[in-house]
Amino acid sequence: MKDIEIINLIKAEEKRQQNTLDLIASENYPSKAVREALGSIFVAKYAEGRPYKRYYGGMENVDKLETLVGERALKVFNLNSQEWAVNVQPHSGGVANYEILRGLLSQGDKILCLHLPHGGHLSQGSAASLTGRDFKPVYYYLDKNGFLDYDAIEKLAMEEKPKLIITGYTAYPRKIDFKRFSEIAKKVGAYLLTDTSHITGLIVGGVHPSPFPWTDVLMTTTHKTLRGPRGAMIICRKELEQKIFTKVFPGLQGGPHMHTIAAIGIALKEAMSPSFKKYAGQIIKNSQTLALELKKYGFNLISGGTDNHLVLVDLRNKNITGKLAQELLESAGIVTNKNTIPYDPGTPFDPSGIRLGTPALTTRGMKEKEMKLIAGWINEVINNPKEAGAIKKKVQKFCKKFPLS
Ligand code: DSN
Repeated sequence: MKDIEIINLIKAEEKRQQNTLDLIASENYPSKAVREALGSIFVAKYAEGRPYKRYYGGMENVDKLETLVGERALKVFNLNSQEWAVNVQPHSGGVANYEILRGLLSQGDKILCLHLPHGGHLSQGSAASLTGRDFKPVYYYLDKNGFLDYDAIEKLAMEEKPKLIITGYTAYPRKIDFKRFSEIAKKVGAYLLTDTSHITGLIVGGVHPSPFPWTDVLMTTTHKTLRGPRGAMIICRKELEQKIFTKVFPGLQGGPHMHTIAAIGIALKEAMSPSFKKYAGQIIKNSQTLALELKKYGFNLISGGTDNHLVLVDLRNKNITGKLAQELLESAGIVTNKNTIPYDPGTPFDPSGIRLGTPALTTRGMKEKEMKLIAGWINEVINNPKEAGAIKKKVQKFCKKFPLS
């Protein structure tokens, strides 16, 4: 049966993606090989349990697959299996963070995490998430310049004595000092959970410091800078394996998505190639160029710039809110997301910032030259909304030069 309604929606989405500039910092275009694995016959297989310890029959291939992908996950971070354990089954990052917290803590235990409007994630102790309801979150904040204030975090940790500290964020444009976080966690006897979802591709590409050996647990989604399928994985110290992984299965999940695991394996192999290192470096060159150009046009950036894949723009001097800026830019074919900024006077639905990221455009082959052009269009649209239609035409023409593979 040909499902024309769905086929048409897929075609429309292909066209939308081809004809627009994706500056959403958490999005990326996985390779054809990754997408083919997602549509592979592994989708038909149930595999509850762990490799070689399953509940159903027919496991000869999935056991080999999950073992291989786990080995690649350790290898990409230069870890050995004597000290570190890996689980590639988590369905998504938010769930994986909850699984980790439920594994390591008792309900009501205190956790120290970055406040959501300052760049933390919902699943890192936000009041709206079970991670904030089942545990007692205490928040740390960025300083007035938009940087992590390690001394203030240490002081707060000493006062509050959390059982677990979370680092790794969704809207923080600067490098993270994982060693310092580890020292703080050790000082107060807390576990350190590092959520590298946004920056995993940068870490394995060698352009951001690694959280190993500093962290006790790493959680990462697999579809952002790592450029894999939508999914997640957890790596933890061997001695924490039982506590955490039993919360993945049977705690919160049933059968793993073996087709996704196959696709994660392919993305991990791609990430170990020399071309991926080049890609990771280009992501940063592109975001730094974008940041510099926007500054020339008078945009204020949180922390004044970027060390990674994203730029957080404070729009307050531009007389436009984040929501309106997102809508306006989208009408010009430039896709972004509205975002809170530290100490935001606005609301999460209508915050004062927009977040821009370069991983997807870099995958399309764009470089510094293209970033300059895009910064110019962003400036034109924000300053002169009537130009949006004309710029949309330019964007569409420009996008043809960078086809999606
Ligand atoms: N939605 C992701 C992001 O955009 O950062 C986080 O889950």
